[in-house]
Amino acid sequence: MSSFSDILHNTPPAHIPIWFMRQAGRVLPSYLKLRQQYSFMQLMQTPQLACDVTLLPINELNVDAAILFSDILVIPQALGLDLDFTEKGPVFENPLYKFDNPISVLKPNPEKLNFVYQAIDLIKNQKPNNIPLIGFCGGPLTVLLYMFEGLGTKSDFKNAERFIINNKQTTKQIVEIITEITLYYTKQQLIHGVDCFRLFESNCGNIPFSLYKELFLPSVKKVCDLVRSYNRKFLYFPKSIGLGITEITPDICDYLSIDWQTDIYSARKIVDKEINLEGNFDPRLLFGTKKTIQDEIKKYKQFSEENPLWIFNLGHGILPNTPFENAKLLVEEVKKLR
Ligand code: 1CP
Repeated sequence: MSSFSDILHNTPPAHIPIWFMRQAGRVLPSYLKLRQQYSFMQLMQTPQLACDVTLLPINELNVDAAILFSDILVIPQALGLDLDFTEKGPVFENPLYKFDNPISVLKPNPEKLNFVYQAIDLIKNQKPNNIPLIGFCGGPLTVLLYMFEGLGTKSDFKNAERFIINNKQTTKQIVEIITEITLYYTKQQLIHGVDCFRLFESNCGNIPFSLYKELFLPSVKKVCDLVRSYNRKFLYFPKSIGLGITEITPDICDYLSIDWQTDIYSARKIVDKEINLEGNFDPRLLFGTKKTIQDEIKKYKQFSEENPLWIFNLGHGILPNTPFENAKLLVEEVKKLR
């Protein structure tokens, strides 16, 4: 068993389990080389290529888990939106804000997601036994924001935010449609054997938490219930949720991922004790010197002793252009911590 498998069975591991959000697709020299030959869409939608990329970080970074190489935006694609990944990030040809009746644009076709399950089958066959595979989807709010705004990385999602605030009823209906296909997608990933499941609500902070709680959190709970019904752990990353973490109850998730804005010791004091934590090294620190990184890691020593089931991760995705050597150093240092 690896440290990450131990965690999934509630056993305190010998070493702190570590993996990174976006561990495959941002810093690995081998990935960047593949990208000269293939587009991101080709890599993601060709099952053998997606499988190869998923497995790259295990050897090259020595992380303890693999995360499926896909994207949260495959759901909007399966709802009929035309998606392209450009230099500037993801772009939708017909973002929902352009339509008077956005619901009429949505044409769910779950078959469009089949390539993902084919990739999972290959990964399950080809990965080392002791390395768990993390399945994932986007959170309902994050997926809706991208569908609405249709913009790339620098988007501030203003149209979408204002729509949600002013059209609660239609928002609820769109969330229902997103949730239905997300549940189907999650279930297929579970059936095909992902070892745990993570929901990326990367834009949780874009609307007031009270509104998030009312319109979106029930959908997260449904995904959690489904994952638990397959006896797998559910990890939840509500980025920029702020003090909303105090309102996350054990019926929402098994693991709460803490972002880099939140001090992890403070988070531990206020998050329900039944929920384990994941996180939260600031990805920007990976641009620091070796000594900076080593000093920052030491700050987690006491935390690791007090929280034997903690999973080490960054507080958001590894940043583009992060020095690869520093990412490797971080893994080595975390493994020495206990
Ligand atoms: O290691 C991995 O790369 C794992 C696979 C993975 C995951 C978990 C990808 C591949 N995307 C994601 C999740 C994802 N996608 C999130 C949630 C996590 C987060 O907040 O970082 C979000 C918001 C997206 C949307 C997305 N996809 C963006 C915009 C946000 C951003 O990161 O700037 C972009 C640029 C993408 C494209 C994308 N997805 C994944 C990769 C490797 C890429 C880049 C494609 C390339 O190689 O050019």
